[in-house]
Amino acid sequence: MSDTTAGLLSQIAGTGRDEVRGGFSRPVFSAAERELLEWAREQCTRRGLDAEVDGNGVLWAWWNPAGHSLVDAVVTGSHLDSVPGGGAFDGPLGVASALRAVDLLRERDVVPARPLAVAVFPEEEGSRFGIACLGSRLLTGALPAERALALRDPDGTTFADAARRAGLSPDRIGRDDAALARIGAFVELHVEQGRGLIDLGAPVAVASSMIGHGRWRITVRGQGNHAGTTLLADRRDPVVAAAQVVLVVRAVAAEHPDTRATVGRFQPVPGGTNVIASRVDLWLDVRHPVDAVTAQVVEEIARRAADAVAGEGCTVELHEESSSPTVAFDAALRDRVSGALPGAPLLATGAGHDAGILAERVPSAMLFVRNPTGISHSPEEHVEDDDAERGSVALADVLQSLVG
Ligand code: HGY
Ligand code: MN
Ligand code: MN
Repeated sequence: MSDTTAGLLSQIAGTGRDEVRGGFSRPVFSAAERELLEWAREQCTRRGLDAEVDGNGVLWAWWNPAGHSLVDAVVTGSHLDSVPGGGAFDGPLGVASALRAVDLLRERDVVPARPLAVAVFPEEEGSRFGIACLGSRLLTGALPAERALALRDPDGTTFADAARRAGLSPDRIGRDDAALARIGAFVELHVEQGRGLIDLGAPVAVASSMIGHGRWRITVRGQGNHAGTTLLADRRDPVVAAAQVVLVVRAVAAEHPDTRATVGRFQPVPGGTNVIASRVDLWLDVRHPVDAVTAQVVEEIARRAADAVAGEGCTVELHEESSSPTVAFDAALRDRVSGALPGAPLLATGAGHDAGILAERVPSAMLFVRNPTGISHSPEEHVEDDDAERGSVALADVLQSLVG
């Protein structure tokens, strides 16, 4: 009898624990994330899947016992990287459930009538190089390779150098139409990152849509100086100005219903206790179901931020780092997935996922599994063992309906 979904997750429960932040920090190409990728590859190989990592660092593990040519495949999977101090389920639940679903199909003596693959996408969170779903954007061509290769992490390491150290060759990174041509349908299972399933009283939902989102880097510039010798009247303190920008973000978001705007990173430079900063870098995450509203909110933030910082004698610049439109998942595949899961509700997501990027190029669908805390991107994210198993059974039912 193979391990349960919770049993599979317990195998990686010690990898990448963050003693300072709590939870897990598994940035792409870090030792922790590489350990998880090796675990996933080994689990696939142990199941007789033909595992390989492609030029973009995506793990594909093929189950094709009938030897069909690799077209019109059904692919399922997710990611293993995390946000800083993230939970145990965001990403890994989708990978563990894909492995468990293969076990369940085997126990049901299913011989796939079309190729099936388990996939793991790198840098879904964009926590190290700043662009969410970096791996799936490279694969689809949504992000040009040369832009990705030049991205730098907070230590100044380029994606090219980090990828090279991880065994990838930069000249193999980029749009991969051959890989996309093999995919007939992509189905990603993911922990729900909100309260939808709690309120619906259901363990599993089928995704209807994924709201658009973007990320902007904001730089507030002032005058660096000495904390003890500079009188208030002589200051142009970018930290004071940037604090007002954060309040502008909240005020503008509150004026546009259903907007989610967040400043999660706020970095004074140089960052000394006795130093008035010369600049502050902060990052803005804005999301709304209507893309035009997202654009309007960001415009309004930029305008009001410029006024706010001027009062402190500072300046502000806004630079878009990434954006993704709102995605309505493929209706035919969604209905097929729902047909395999009678009673499972439809649910929209405010979170971004590789399935949303792939949806631009191949029919994609998602399943969500109940998170009783309704909290995510936090150590408090949770999935009960029974719900984790229900999720894998649901995924197996969906895969069986597609390949059986
Ligand atoms: O940011 C997101 O929504 C996703 O968790 N990457
Ligand atoms: Mn995720
Ligand atoms: Mn996430």
